[in-house]
Amino acid sequence: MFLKKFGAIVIVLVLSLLITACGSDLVKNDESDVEQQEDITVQAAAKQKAKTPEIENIGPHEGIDQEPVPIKVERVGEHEVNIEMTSQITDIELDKGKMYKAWTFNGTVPGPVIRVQEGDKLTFTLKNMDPKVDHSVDFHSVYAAPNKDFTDVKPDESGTFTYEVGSPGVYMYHCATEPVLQHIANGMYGTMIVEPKDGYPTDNEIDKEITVVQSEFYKDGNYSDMLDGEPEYVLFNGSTQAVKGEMIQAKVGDKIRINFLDAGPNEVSSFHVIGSQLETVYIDGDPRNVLNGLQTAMVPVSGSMVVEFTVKEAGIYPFVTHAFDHVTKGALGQIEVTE
Ligand SMILES: [Cu+2]
Repeated sequence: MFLKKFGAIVIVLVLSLLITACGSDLVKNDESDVEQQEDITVQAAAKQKAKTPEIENIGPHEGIDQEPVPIKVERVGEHEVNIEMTSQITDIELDKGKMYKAWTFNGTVPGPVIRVQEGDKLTFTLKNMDPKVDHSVDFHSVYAAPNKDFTDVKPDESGTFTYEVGSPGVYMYHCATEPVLQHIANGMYGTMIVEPKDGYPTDNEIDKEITVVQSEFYKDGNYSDMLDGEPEYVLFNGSTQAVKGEMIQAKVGDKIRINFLDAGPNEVSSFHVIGSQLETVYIDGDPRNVLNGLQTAMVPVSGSMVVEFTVKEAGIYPFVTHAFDHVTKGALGQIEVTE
């Protein structure tokens, strides 16, 4: 009975569409023709559905997908840097065919890597392109009064703030608008590297340097899941290896430096390279905080490590957080080492 009724509704809908598109003479079609057309329409709709990726976390942002905007970083004096960033809503691909309406800085997750130098003074502007929600930035790399310098910027407005950077290192920045948990879990974080004035003692041994951010995504941006700490994905640089495709390339004997940040918002990281050892580790990227010969580096949420390791044989070297439930949820990178 229900199916019959449902079928009739579909037929009426299809017919009205056809009338609009092609004129009224199609009304004269006999019933078998109409059924035939219904089949074709249903098949086409099913095909279309299979092609359309599933988008999670639409919330108040239905129909909004803003193109990434390049960050502006300009050195305007010996120790003065101007930075301009956007907060915006952009669809990102977490896994093959799995899209997420992310809350982002500049349209990427993680946000852009910013490089400044020890002793710099920053003039920072946030342009909030999100038409619905306030956003802000908290830089872990600076000294600031949070209630004045990390304040919310309203939709379609800009805010400008000045700061002095502190110790050298690899720092998290993130949106600090309430609820902070939701803003971070939806994608609002990135890395600022404050380069040490005198560099790292190991600088001239390094052949390759990359920055990796671990973070979690929660099914459909569900706030209860965020509160309960049940991520659907734990990812390196915002997507699974299936989306990234290419592996990081290196040569036999290369010493690789990874600036590794854990953006959370909830899960700590147990960073480990399979098939190598972490010869040198700088906690939070400060050259004064040096450790030698670690198998695994424990990185707290919002903390970082600069890890350095050598790849001695040709092959494929995965790097993971050694909490393997999180590897299964996507936290995996791969380095391909060739002769
Ligand atoms: Cu935000």
